[in-house]
Amino acid sequence: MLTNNNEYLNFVNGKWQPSRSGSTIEVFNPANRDEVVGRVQASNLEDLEEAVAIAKETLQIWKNISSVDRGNFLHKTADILEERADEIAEIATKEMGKIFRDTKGEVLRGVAILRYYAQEGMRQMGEVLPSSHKSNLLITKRVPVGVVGIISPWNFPIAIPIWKMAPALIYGNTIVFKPASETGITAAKIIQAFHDAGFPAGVVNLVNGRGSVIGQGLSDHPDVQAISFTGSNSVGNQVAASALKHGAKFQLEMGGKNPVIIMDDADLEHAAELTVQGAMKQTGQRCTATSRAYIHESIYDEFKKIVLQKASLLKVGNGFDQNVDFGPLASKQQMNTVVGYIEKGLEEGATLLCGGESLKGDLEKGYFVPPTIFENVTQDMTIAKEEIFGPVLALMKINSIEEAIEMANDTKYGLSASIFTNDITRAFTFINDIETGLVQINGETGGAEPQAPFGGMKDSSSQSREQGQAAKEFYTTMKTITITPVPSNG
Ligand code: UN1
Repeated sequence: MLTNNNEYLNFVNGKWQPSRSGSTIEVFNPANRDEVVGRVQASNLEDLEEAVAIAKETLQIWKNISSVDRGNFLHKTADILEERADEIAEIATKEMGKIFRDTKGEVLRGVAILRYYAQEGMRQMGEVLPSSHKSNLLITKRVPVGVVGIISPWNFPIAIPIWKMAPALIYGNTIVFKPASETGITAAKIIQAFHDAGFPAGVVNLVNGRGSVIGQGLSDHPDVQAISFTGSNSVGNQVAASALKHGAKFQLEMGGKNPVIIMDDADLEHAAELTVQGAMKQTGQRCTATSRAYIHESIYDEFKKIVLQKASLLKVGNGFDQNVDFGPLASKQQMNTVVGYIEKGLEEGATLLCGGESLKGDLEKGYFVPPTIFENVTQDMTIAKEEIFGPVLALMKINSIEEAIEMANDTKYGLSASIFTNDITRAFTFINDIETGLVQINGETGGAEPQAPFGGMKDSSSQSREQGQAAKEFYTTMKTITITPVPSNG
């Protein structure tokens, strides 16, 4: 996996190997820009070609192993990942800055996902339908789609690849995986766990490289039958356009601009805690992060006071420090984008209540931005419209649930939304009228469970869902089989 030069290799056909390009991409620690964590391959299209060819060849072997046995490979991978949770979490924290407690939680989430899909190998893969010909047996059988391309982001470097790989594998597909290069080392550690679990060579392949080369090449490749992508809307649209050209299935999970509504009957302590956590946890680098709070005007001042007090208690710092609540932004580019949005907020007339500038002093070497909260924000301001992907929250006033829902829906995104209320009628109105794939009543906008479908409406996704039984739709295709008994002559 690793050479002397702290260089992590690609994994193709069961072997670790360098790219033919001879060049690598440096991975930096965002908590300390002087620290190079390691290097990953800057692969070229020949590397990709080899990986896709071997995944295609191995499909015949993998799909002919029973799904129960495929499940056993996933069980083994789960056990290995669990044993290595600390080691993998440590590298993920170094690569993208998320605090160690959260990266460790992410490895354990990966373990739970693997165990869920391992069991899937023993569940139903088709159904029996009534036939209009009474002696016939009419059945459906789910079969693998083929070679699956996986393009995953840096913000959940463990859970997202696993929630794509586990269902792809249990249903009999082979994989070419291209992780975000910022977290290419964590990806190598995950792949090592799959390898050590004994997967046949060629089933799982890892090709590190730039999105513009390997991500694009994977989306364009005629032998890739399905492509699962999580990341930005602009890249997602390119992936979809490329997949469409050669008739591949595609699944996109993209941005969010997730609102919370705080009604006058809400438990304000609870609502403020989950609003702050939702906005600031993981430095706001979650597509499910809370970014707009619509607050009933009668409790606005009180709620604002509690939110500001809670935000002031959050400690920002190196993810390995015990009492830190959140770490740096994942890269310089990410910090510049977030600071740019904060400046835009000020320019457009919003009032800054706390935060707002990258941190100086001891933390100057990293990409640290403190909890940042604005008020006097209007719907047409950039910070109310665009996904920021940083620890930034906008507070806005509403005076009815109808107004709140209308404002919450006034966005191109539709991933997650929450309402804080103790009134069941208001909760039902929200469930019915909010235009998001994930709906929370008195809960945080973020979070996902392996057994439940995850995904958004509107521009947040390609309308497909990941995880749970929803993954079966994407990672399988179907045969409708009619068995006609031949009439006996006697
Ligand atoms: C979560 O909120 O725990 O990239 C999951 C993201 C989402 C996953 C969020 N696809 O942030």
